[in-house]
Amino acid sequence: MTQRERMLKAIKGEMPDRLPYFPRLDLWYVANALGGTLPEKYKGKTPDEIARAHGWGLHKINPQYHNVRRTEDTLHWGLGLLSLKETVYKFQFPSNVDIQVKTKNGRTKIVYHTPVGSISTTTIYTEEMKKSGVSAMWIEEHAIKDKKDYQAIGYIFENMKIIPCDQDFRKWQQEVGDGGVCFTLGGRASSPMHHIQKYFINGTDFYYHYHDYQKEMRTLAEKLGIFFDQILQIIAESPAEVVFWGGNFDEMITYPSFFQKEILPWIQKASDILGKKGKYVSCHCDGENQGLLDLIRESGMHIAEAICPAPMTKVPMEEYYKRWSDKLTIFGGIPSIMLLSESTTDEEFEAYLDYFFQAIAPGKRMIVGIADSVPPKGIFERVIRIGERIEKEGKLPLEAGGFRPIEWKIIEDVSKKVSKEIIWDKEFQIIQNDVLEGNHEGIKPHIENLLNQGIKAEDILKRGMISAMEVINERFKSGEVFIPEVLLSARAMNEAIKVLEPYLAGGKLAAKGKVIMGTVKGDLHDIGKNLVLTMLKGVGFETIDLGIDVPAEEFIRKVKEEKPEILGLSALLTTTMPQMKIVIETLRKEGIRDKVKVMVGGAPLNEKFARDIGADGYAPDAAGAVNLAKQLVGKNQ
Ligand code: B12
Repeated sequence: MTQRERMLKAIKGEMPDRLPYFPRLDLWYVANALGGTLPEKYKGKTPDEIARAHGWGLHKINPQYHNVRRTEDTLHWGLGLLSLKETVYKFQFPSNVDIQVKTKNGRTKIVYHTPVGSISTTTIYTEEMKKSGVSAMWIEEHAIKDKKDYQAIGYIFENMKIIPCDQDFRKWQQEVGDGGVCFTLGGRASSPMHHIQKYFINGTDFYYHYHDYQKEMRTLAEKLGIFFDQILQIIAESPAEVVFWGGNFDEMITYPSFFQKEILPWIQKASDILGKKGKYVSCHCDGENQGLLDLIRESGMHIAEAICPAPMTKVPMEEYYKRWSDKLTIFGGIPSIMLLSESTTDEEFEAYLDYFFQAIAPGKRMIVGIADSVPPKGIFERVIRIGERIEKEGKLPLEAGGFRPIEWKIIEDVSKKVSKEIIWDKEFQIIQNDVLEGNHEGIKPHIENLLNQGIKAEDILKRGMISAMEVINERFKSGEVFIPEVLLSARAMNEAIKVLEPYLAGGKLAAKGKVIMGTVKGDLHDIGKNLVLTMLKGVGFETIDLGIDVPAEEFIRKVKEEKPEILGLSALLTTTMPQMKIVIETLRKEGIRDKVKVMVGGAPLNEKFARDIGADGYAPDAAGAVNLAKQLVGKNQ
């Protein structure tokens, strides 16, 4: 059976002869080829040649953004517009939109002048990013910065022409042949609202806009819907068998109610329309899926790709297989940290594979892959070893044998957890409610009212505001509320503090302590860090945000300048975690290690790592970060 036949059988829910194995090699390959660290035997070979030589399927799922036909293919990334060999369409801007492009050192600024206003975007994609295994561009400046930008961007999408164009896609299919299945790219977002979230607005501001500018957003989503509909029609008539229909879901970012309302209906629509044409819909599900398990199952998608199970996320592989495999095909299953010597020993790696073969028995609807990809420093012998074991033990149907789950943090039932209720304080109930509801406008006159009645500012702050923020903190921890509620409550807090501050003793908020925080060098993830900062600010810390991609020297400079009680470091990539150690060592070398407490966080970290690098504390989430920060400054109130 060819690799292609194996994959198609798994997608259709039939039994191939053995487990299909399609490891994603591109990030590993590009990073090592550019860094001159490609193993000798692979030098001069392409990733496809390497995969074919080992008898693996060719991973033709994610577009090769680092290797496009021409610059224009990804030029309009800031608007989420891509025209690649992997897409079966191209687009044409309305003729009355004037576009000005400036590019310098991997940074591209584009201004779009439309008859109803101008918008601009800046994207970055440097050689350094490629070397560190980044395959996609980073949006530094988002198109929508405030309410007035909605109209211009809406105008572009409403008047955009989408034209079928599949010559290059057909050529690519021929080149890949029996080696695999070429996924066409629908878009990197799964619905119009998801597109707005991923491309148009900064990750954190999105939630404020979603709350404040509902009408504008809804209108824009409708205009984008026209664009999405056209793409669906073109794909339906194209030679593609499978479509990459967006993804990067995460139970925090695309929290369950948002996913259900804004994303799921479009996955259903795509699956219906394309399903009728005998095509399949695949979504990139590489994030934390615990709270989304049932919704993804019900979404109608045919393939959940880049599934990254425990221990890298909360959901164990057997849970995925049990919950989904009667309905959709799971692609992935080997979390990338299994390939890294820092996180996984050879013995642990083999034990994971023993477990894995049993967790996915009998192996139907399963395509094995590294999720989301082989990391730049991944041990390549392990990629080979997985292939060897599949060849030996992956004949289908697999036998479950004496299955014993590995002791991961077992999946928790979010719905059953209830955190502490608010204790209403009669005098301050209205303020408590404003904070809980995120009423950032209404809270100001309410505070003025209380001040006019002669109530002490310190009491309003402590009994009214902070007591409510602590409840939000707890509810976030227990999964009762999600990012938007936290951000909106924190915003109400901050607005209220502005009114309160002149009345506080000394005319200034007596901060719990000063915290400086940033995402370490090489790492561009900032949603979690922003949330931690917002929450800290909300409970009374003074916060300074150093942003993303912050080198050790910058952290040190700022610590010397600002003399904070706490330095917070965030990292989401296994490749950037070592940066944290460098920062701590530099603090030591500069003789200021004992002047500041260092707390670290980010999805791939744990308590042990924090101890090993000499940090003062680690917290798994924003609520934990607040408690940790209080402990570190010795103020538990
Ligand atoms: C959204 C996302 C992106 C977005 C980031 C948008 C943004 N503005 O941040 C985009 C699409 C740009 C992106 C890019 C990439 N990503 Co990414 N991404 C994710 C995803 C799906 C969610 C991350 C997130 O924001 N979660 C929600 C927030 C709220 O949670 P959080 O960040 O964990 O933060 C919480 C805690 O960790 C903690 N915390 C965080 N910081 C701190 C700091 C302190 C001091 C404390 C105490 C606590 C704390 O509190 C937070 C709030 O509760 C994860 C999947 C995952 N499981 O994490 C992958 C993931 C992190 N990405 C990954 C990869 C591989 C990449 C890319 C290399 C992909 C590529 N092909 O180019 C690039 C790298 C770019 C770069 N150089 O950084 C991998 C990393 C693998 C690894 N372990 O190394 C992951 C795990 C996906 C996967 N399954 O493989 N990504």
